[in-house]
Amino acid sequence: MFEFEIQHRDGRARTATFQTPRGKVQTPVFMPVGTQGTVKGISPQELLDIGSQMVLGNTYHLMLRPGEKLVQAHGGLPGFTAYPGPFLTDSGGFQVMSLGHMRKITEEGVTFKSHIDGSTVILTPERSTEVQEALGADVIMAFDECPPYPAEREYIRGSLERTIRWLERCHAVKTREDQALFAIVQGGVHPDLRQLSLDLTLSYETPGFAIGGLAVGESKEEMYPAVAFTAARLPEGKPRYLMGVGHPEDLVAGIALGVDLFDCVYPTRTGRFGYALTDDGRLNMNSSAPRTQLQPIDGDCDCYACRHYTRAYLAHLIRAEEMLAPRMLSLHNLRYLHRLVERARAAIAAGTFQPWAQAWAERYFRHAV
Ligand code: PRF
Ligand code: ZN
Repeated sequence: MFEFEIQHRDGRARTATFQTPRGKVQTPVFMPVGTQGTVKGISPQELLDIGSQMVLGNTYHLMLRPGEKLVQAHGGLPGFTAYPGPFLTDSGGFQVMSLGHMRKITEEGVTFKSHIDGSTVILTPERSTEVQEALGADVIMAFDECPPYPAEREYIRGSLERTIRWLERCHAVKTREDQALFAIVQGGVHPDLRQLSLDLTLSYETPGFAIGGLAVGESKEEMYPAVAFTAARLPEGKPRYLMGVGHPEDLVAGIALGVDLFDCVYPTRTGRFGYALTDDGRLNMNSSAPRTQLQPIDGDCDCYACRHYTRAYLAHLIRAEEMLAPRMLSLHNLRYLHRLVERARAAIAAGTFQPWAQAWAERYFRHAV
């Protein structure tokens, strides 16, 4: 279980098969986010049809509502959601800090007020692991702290050291052999702090490692070197997961740097706002041009929306505030990212990743808004 078998290498990029209890995942992979136990607006069958391989769930949201016991009573997330494939759950710390109210971090964990009913809740490494065992994902994440950006160096250091003690506590209480616990490397954009986090984290020999603490407001000029530094120092033979990253250009850049797994709400969120991802950049379907265009969003895309609908029809649905519009744009955007990683995998296998990535970026940024 959790075998990670590399098939092709091209520079630092690689393709691999990641074996999980609920099936094989071909990497590099983009994982749609199903925060509330649903990828917003998209059915499990649609996810399978567009080539989703692994779906993300959130400890924070599901423990507060409906409670992990109810999910467990359905046999975990696959039974609850009817998505039959592999799942990954995030540990909750990141979501508490971005969504919770009146939160307080101590050595014990994070105390916060629930956004559902205002009650005081404490999330600890032990509680996060217990909830993630009940949710039953194939991959569970260590309980960590992702400091805000910007943060003081000394704060980041103290925080990453505490994150290691929290990793130890997750490790100690974990009971299920059929779940892989991934550790998360922190350290902000500072190479020496990333190195310290790596030194402390790598001794745990978890089945995979995440690169956390990035894409939190820093520039790409700061983010990419931090990804490069961390990815290059993670074990070659285990999956590397760049958390919360999912803009098309960041997937291409991350793959070039040796990242295998990505997740982000971007494709579904930007779709709900009326934006469609294409090789020619992000198309604003709220603008006037698409209203009379009789071509699909993307002539190269094989998603349901692109096979059946014109831009003009979808722009009409948006203006009429019909719920098919956000559904179809989310579906298309997810398919776009799945096709993007499929094309990256093919280029890596062919040994043409670098020229492919450069040609993709030139076209994408020639038009992007
Ligand atoms: N930690 C966890 N989840 C995350 C992050 C992190 O640092 C990020 C950072 N972009 C997104 N999601 N546990
Ligand atoms: Zn499409």
